[in-house]
Amino acid sequence: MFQGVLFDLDGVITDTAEYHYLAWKKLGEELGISIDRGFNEQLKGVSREDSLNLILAYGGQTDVYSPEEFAAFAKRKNDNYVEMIQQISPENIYPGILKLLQDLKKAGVKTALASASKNGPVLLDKMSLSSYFDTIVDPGSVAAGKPAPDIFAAAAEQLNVPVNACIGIEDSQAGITAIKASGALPVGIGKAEDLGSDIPLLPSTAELTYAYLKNVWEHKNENTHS
Ligand code: B16
Ligand code: MG
Repeated sequence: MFQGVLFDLDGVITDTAEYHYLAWKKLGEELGISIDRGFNEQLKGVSREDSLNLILAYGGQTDVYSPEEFAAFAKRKNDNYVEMIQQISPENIYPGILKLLQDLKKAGVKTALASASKNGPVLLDKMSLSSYFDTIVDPGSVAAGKPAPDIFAAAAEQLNVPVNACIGIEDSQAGITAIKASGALPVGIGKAEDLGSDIPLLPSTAELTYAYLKNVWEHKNENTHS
């Protein structure tokens, strides 16, 4: 049976993926780059700096700005995002997540936060979820961000369990790629058109139960299903 669950945050534990999107969209408007939901799928799970590089490339503005201007844009996006998340409370936890965390704790399965977000610890505090996590990976401590496997490998290491005895839960393309590369078993929250049809997928966290994870683990060597 699996020994650890490695959680993404934005878009898995709560709806902050939407706020990241709105904050990037606003910055994009200021730069004359229009960001739609389709393009935003490429930004999910990707670090602040890497996201800004992708946006500038998308708008044909690579190498247009100085490092100072780049840093100012990233700060402006984050300031706007931080303003949006001030009101987050336990009421904003996605359906099923609290029960899952409680059930994992009861069962002795270890839990890690493997979020690319530097705002992760603050968000867990706001939702009163910090005590449910055995460890939180500092995204600044890993060499490469998602889609590289580093953050999921570090999460398992910090839990002191083999990464191939872990399940990783993600809502992003970059995150699913990272989980696969780490050797953990991926579970996606979202649509097959965004995340692929070769992994276990749920449309929302409402169905994400301990029983579901056990079932996925037991059948991990069979063909996956959606
Ligand atoms: P920050 P996750 C990721 O969090 C978000 O999906 C992504 O949109 C964001 O750019 C990244 O965190 C960095 O966040 O700017 O707050 O440090 O999905 O890995 O939990
Ligand atoms: Mg996410």
